[in-house]
Amino acid sequence: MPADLLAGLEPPPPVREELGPGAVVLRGRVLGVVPALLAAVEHVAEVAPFRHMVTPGGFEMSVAMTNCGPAGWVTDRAGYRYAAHDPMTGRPWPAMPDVLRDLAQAVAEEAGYPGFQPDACLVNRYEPGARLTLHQDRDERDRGHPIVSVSLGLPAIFQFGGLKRTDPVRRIPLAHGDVVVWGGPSRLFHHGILPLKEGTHPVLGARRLNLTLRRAL
Ligand code: MD3
Ligand code: FE
Repeated sequence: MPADLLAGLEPPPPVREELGPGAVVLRGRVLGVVPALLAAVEHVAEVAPFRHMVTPGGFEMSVAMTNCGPAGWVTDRAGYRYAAHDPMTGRPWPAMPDVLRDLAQAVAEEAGYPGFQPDACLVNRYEPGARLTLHQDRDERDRGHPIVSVSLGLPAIFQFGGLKRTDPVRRIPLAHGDVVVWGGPSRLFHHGILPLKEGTHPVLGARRLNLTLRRAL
């Protein structure tokens, strides 16, 4: 076969990419367990429905959220915090399904963070137009622990900045099945999600789900 027929042949994209100091993307890492993850989220949302929380500034978030595990991230006019109870129902957040805890521990170890024991899972639901403005995750007590994030459904463009709000921001696509583990210096980097584009995902329809597994307490 003439060699030039293969002139454009490139190696496949690496499944594992270093995004920044301590931040590792594992592309498609959870594609084999999507049904179990969706069943877990469905159960969580039956006990603790998705809702649009209000920021301290009084704005309703475009992203709908719920939580599972002993600690749940909440925001209202009083501020951001982790709370043991769902303010909507007054009940404890639903237990963290084993599949989420075990998955987070396994992928954290693959990324170089053995012994990760999450006690909070924030579930974000995006519909077209929903976005998350540039922010830092700093409500966790010990920010030495990594955060594991799992993306499902419609793709999104993730913004990844630096320690300072004014640091340059890179745009990184996150697709169905991707996992990112954020530790080390990247743990405190600014980040956000650009407004979700219209679309229909074969499994999730016109939605994106993001699960972030955290050690909050
Ligand atoms: C980088 N969620 O819930 S996941 C969040 O897709 C959040 O819903 C986004 O930012 C989402 O706080 C992004 C990726 C992510 C999560 C936590 C991080 C990136 C991070 C913490 C520190 C640095
Ligand atoms: Fe965040």
